[in-house]
Amino acid sequence: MSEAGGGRGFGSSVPQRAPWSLVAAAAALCLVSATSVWTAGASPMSREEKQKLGNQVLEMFDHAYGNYMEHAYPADELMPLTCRGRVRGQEPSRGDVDDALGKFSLTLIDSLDTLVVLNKTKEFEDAVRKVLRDVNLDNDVVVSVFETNIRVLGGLLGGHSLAIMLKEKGEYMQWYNDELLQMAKQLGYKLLPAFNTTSGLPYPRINLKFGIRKPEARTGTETDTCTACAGTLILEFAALSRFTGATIFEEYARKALDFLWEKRQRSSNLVGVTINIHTGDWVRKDSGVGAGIDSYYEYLLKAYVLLGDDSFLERFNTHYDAIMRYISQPPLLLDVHIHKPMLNARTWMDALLAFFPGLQVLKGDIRPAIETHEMLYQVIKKHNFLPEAFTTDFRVHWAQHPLRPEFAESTYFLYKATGDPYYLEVGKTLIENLNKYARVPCGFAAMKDVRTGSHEDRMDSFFLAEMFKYLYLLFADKEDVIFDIEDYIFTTEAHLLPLWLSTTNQRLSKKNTTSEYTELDDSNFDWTCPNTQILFPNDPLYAQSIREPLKNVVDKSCPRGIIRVEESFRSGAKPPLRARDFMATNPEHLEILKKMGVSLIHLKDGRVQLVQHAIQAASSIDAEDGLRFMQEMIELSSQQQKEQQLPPRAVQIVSHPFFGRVVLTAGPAQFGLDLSKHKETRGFVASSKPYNGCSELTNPESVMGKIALIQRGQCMFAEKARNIQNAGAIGGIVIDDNEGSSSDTAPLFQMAGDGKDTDDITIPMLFLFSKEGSIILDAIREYEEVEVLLSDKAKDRDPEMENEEQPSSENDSQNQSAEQIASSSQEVDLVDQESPEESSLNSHPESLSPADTDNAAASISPSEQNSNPTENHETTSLDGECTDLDNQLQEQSETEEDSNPNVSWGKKVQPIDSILADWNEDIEAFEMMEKDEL
Ligand code: DMJ
Repeated sequence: MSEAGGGRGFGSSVPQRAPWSLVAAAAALCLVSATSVWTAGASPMSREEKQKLGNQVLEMFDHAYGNYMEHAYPADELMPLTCRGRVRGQEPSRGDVDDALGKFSLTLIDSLDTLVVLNKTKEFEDAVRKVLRDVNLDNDVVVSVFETNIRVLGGLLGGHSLAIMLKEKGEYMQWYNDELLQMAKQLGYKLLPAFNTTSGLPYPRINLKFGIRKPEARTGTETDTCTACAGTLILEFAALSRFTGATIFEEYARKALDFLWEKRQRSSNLVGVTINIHTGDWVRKDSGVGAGIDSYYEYLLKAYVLLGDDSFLERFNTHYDAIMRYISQPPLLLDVHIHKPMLNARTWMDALLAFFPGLQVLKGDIRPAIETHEMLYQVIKKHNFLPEAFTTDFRVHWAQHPLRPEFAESTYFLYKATGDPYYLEVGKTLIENLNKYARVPCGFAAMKDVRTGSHEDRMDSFFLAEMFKYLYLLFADKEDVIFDIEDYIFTTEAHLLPLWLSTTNQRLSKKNTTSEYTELDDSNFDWTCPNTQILFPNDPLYAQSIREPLKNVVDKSCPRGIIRVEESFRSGAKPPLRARDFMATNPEHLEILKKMGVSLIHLKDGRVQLVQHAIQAASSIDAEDGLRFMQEMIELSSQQQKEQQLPPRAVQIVSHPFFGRVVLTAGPAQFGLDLSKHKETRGFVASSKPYNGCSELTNPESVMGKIALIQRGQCMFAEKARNIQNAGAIGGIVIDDNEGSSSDTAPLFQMAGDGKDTDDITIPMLFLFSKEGSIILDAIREYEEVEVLLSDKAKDRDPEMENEEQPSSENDSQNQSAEQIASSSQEVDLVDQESPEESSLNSHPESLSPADTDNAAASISPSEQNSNPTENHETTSLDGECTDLDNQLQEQSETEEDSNPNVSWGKKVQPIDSILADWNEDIEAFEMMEKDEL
């Protein structure tokens, strides 16, 4: 492969190879770098600058890995805000996302081959010794089969692949005797009982010690799994079989893939998101290239590359053709229904699909890869990171970002394919953003909300397994890596498997099995990759010319509806009733509802509720239409809820010892100064008297020119605002009077006006839940003078401010500890309002919960049911500018009244002693860390 990678160009043959590996080599050729032929476009980046960026990646990796090893190991993951290990069972459960944690030092195993790629051979040798010495794979823990396969089995195999490579080179790992492979085999056998189903699709979870379906196993009752969960095994399992000669692993993974292929929707050639592992019925019939399906497609193409088995390429090409026909709406990739692929299943995209341009490069389809990548980059430029989900008009749909690597992965592959230095600049931006917004003293913290810059106390292992590899390789020249990367294929977790496995222990391979699939149109199958000459026909500006029209796709985008569906019905067929067109007063619509088995219930409060009983539908087609209608309605209603909401705001503590590191996510007000349109407000805080702010303040001298703190309750928010404004306050923070309330558990809260004209209120007002409010109140007790910044988004830390005051080292340590405590308490969970389907995206594919197919229900408010919600989306003013939705939204308000007048302030404060005790516990650790950093 290295010769092929050396510049033969796409589609050229590699005659030195045995015929079997030719197949793998041919597909892998799509990765060949075009760097050497690239001469124009974005300004080239100098070798020095590339080296500088490469070194920066190394330093960042050291910061992440070093802190994990020092403060978390042997735990599975580092909690970078509280600077300790995440041990399952010892932390509050996060649901499915915790199923990746098996008490097997996950981050260490996931980092093994990254160490070698980053030229840290000595550290790799140490890490392997630690894995062999410390890691136990026999814990009584229920883990995800998918995650354990891609991260742990893949990590061990990647480690083994590079260990034997190093051993052969003769300097490092001379003592190594396949120990990692033995562990991988042990783990492989532990996963096998999961495949004990008639379909051959694996159960989603397994107990590492007790397997499945025994009482002590506590798992094995699940009926569904996600397509990616069942279809992302073949690379690791086949590698395990071929390395060890034990064919059973490859056999099982192939069987699962065969079953999925059999179950594809035959007319659209698409697969759904979740499938019943016993019956093979599709549980969720929506289909995209992101969460729940992503790596199934990836593994079909890569299985062909690694194993040289034509059938995998046939399948991939068949699916790819369907994806490009139905899902791809360049530059967007939008989920559709497998049975009605012209119907979009949702109006938003998830961050996981950012891997797809990389896969398209591997396939050799560069144009759509460039387009989608460019669109994603513009979303990133807007929010610094890719939010977990964003709408077709590029608004944040789901604001978290757990430091996912998919976009970096695609950037790397696009650079390899085009050699366009533009992609190096993209990588540079990724590095800058990570350092600026995600870096914390003890590692890198996931973003809780990309809009406010708040953090979450998590650093997932894939950040080390993937992000650093792709970023480092992006800037590395061939000689910067101690082996030839093109001799390997990347698994979905970026673990490296050698391509020579294609010729080893190949008993199970079904080469040239096209006869099995004769019903397929063979003309769809590309058997070779496109040639660079065709890809970039004498035009060095090729990639740039594709990006150019998309330059402003995000900024200039006006909210849009989905147009394609309407187009599809111009053919004459009667369109099914769309949720957005539904009017509860239209008798024809009610008739259609009835046919679809949907009944309409008028609730006492004026809302109407829709409930579907599939068996009451007139036919199975009507039942399916009804289900789609309900899904649309649920999504529409959750989207409307979101649109009625103003985005969250940020309260950032900027005075010593916080210096902007503490960012609290705050609820906005529907009155007063709009922080998104004006400059932020900065000032010292002062408590108002009376604390509820419900009458003229008795301490105007303390509040004058400051940001007043007021307790929620006993009068309207607007009244409080007027009272503090009259006393001369420049802003106000209302702190929730419900003890223990927290943005961790409550949906974003916004303060409504009092139903009257609130134009007289000109100061900004923000709302903090009690847990976040306590952080400010405790800071006042501790430091007296506390200055905050009220804004729509946290601002960069102000270095000048840090210099203004030189804290003593003791204070400094306390400061960092305070940040840990504060940061870990300020998490916002905006997704409380979201459907379970949406909220599960964060974790991993298998956690996408199925919609209740038999009995779905959605509620809409009277104001919603008669309006056409899409009007808002599609409104474009005559001059082509987008209309100001904010103004429209502000008109929709609810009033806030006295909630809990009897709770006294004193009872609500978390004792400062206990906070300080917590802080002090961390001081020592942070002093150590500071030293290290210096
Ligand atoms: C990784 O664990 C793998 O890439 C997986 O296939 C899906 N994405 C996560 C990281 O986002």
